[in-house]
Amino acid sequence: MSRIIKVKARQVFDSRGNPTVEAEVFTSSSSSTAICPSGASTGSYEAFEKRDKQNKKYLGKSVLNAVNLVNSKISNELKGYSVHSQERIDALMINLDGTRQKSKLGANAILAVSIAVKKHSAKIKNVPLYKTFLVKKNFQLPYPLMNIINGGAHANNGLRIQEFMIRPDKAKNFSEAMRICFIVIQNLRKLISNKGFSTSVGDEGGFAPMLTNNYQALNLITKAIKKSGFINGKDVSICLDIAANELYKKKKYSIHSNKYISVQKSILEYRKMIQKYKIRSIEDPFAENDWSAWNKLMKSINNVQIVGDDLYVTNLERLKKGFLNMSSNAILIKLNQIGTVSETIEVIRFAQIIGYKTVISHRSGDSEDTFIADLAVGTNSNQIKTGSLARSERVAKYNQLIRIEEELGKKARMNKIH
Ligand code: 2PG
Ligand code: MG
Repeated sequence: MSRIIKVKARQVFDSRGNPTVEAEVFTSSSSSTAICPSGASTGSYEAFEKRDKQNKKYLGKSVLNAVNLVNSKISNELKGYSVHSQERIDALMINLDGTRQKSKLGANAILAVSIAVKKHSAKIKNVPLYKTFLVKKNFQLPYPLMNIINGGAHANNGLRIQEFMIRPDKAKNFSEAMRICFIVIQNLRKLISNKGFSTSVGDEGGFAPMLTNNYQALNLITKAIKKSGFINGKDVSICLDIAANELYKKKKYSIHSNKYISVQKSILEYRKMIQKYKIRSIEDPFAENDWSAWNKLMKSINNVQIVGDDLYVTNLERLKKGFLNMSSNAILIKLNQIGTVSETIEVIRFAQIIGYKTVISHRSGDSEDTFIADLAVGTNSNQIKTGSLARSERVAKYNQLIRIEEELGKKARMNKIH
């Protein structure tokens, strides 16, 4: 019943309209599918995303080679194994690939299969997916880190910072968290439109008005929070993803304008923003190799969540290095940065042991697949970052969390922010 009889892949499209891999794992009576997401601001230590650079028919973006590898090599390798042996299956694919960054088979091929196996195991056992990860009881819902203004590589406006987010810190349950975000977003829409800017959205569903500097965005968000009847820094806090890899040149950063400033000056800028706008979380404040800058920032601030994304790339070795260097106090978790479900879980488990907050994340190119919603609950991760209340590929994850909360009923709890 639970033996894999074949794995099949197909090329489908992601939310940016780019080709991506969908894998389908078959046992004798049924099958399950999973779609691999794709990033725009990627870290150089991420697992390899295989694209057919030479295939001009899809402008070099197709994933037909990765699809073929699933249908041939991966399918042959996994045939006969139980769909419940996730770690064994992931190890088989890692060995079959044999490279450090999964460059032979492609992490997009491997991950789509890995997630499909995980989903299929839950389906066959007839248990909700979120109950098949680390946590067995006392499930906690994550706080949404909702990205409400898009900039950087996710929009074509003038904003240097990639993501301006809100987190409803005082929400007592997930549905309430969603209601708070909904109200702030509706007010923000009015404020943006009253200023004569467009309320069209960027890749992650946040507004992408043609603002020219970060402070304009922060002022609008602060106003929207106030207009909604909430206190900034208490009921709702502003959180940022700087995505500083994109703003780095020769040991300097261009956080606010084209002008590049030193690490020391950047830290002063961060401190200023933290104080003025009560910012409670900053992701990737510095570049992926600038370890000393991360440590300096950690030493000069208090009570702010510092999240490593491109810094750690969901990689255990890099997380260990960051821990020894005191680089951050939280980690962003993206499955396709590392390439298998098992390795992702291992990183989450280690992060929780060392007391780091875990933030499960979508990619800017995502799909209708809601796996990360279940992963967040099943690992009691503190937060989930999956875009705004716009674009179905983003909203789908929030809707899945609403369903999980409903199913847990009275047993549902929110995670702890602090
Ligand atoms: C990020 C992500 C997701 P991308 O930097 O955190 O928001 O963006 O998928 O483009 O790397
Ligand atoms: Mg990031």
